[in-house]
Amino acid sequence: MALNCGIVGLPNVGKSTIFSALSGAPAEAANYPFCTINPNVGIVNVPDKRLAVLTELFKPERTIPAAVEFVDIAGLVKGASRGEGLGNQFLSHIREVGVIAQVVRCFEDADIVHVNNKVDPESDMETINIELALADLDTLAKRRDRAERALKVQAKTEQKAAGTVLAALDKIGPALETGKPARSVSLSEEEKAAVYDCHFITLKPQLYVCNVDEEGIRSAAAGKDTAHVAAVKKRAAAEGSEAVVICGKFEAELADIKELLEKMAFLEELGLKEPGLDSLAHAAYRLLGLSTFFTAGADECRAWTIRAGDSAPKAAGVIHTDFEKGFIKAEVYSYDDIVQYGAEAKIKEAGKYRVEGKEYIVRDGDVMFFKFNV
Ligand SMILES: Nc1nc2c(ncn2[C@@H]2O[C@H](COP(=O)(O)OP(=O)(O)OP(=O)(O)O)[C@@H](O)[C@H]2O)c(=O)[nH]1
Ligand SMILES: [Mg+2]
Repeated sequence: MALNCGIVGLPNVGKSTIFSALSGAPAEAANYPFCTINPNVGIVNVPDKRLAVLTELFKPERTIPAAVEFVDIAGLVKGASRGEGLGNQFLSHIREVGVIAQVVRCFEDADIVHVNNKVDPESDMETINIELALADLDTLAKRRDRAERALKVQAKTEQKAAGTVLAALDKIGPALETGKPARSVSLSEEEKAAVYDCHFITLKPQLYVCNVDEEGIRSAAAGKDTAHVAAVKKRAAAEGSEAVVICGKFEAELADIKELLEKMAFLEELGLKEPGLDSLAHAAYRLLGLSTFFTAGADECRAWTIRAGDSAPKAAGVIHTDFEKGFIKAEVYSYDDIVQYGAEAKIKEAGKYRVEGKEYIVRDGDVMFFKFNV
């Protein structure tokens, strides 16, 4: 699975605005549909309080956060799966990402064109989800043809493989036909592997991003939902997906402020503790199945990204391939240990400083030091 998050939604709902605020990368955002044609790619830092605490303790020369890639994709309209709008081009870009963030317009602003001339999150989500399901049905039909041909002419082992493909497609097809995502179907590991090459869009984890106005932000800060946000959350809950609330316009202004105190004052004015974008970066990171370990020292404190479940040598390999090849052992303690004991020496005294070997599965929040030879 690609380790990135694609931003999708109807045209002109604020995808590029949110992307720019997130990544600091310029992306053209303008008040007309299909402003974006080619996808914009940007690297987004994943905010992590733990890294700030480590920096406070180690006072390193530099601090480097974990990052995740976001891709801002062209708007999708009804009929895209049949080539409407930017149609197929758009869909191929979505096929390449690991997870999907669907931006839903929840802001009222008569000056900003809505492609259906009405702010209606429920109908917008339905439009997008149906197009994604139709695109997958198209892929499914092609794959089925291929598997059926293989059944007739190929050797026994290939026939067996084609049988597994068909069994998976028989489960996915009826779901897609009723507008349900492929991810709602329960497949065996073997079936999942068999249809991996289809890159079904609706098999990817999805989260919803409510792009709200100032009223929406104030309501969210007060723990309440506007009717539009409630509609998105209802759908998300029914699918077992997450929904985050963001005001694209406000986040864009906030991202432009470099002075931290000024930033905090701006946030406070709206009753917020942290930028809404942080929750989006965190949600994408989690849905991608990523996990963080740290290296900490006087020269550098750094958060590194691994897949949840990776072993110690794999984690070492993220730093340098030589570290993985020549891996001997890892010295490990947890972030919670350093918070509790305040210094590495104290962790050692308490007997919490561990030495782990090749089989060790790295846990989120481990602070690691690798021993290797090359
Ligand atoms: N009022 C308001 N306007 C917004 C908000 N977010 C984006 N906009 C405006 O909406 C218009 C469209 O924003 P874009 O970010 O270009 O939208 P997009 O979804 O990338 O559009 P396409 O690339 O055409 O699909 C711009 O004029 C933005 O300034 C918001 O939260 N509130
Ligand atoms: Mg755009």
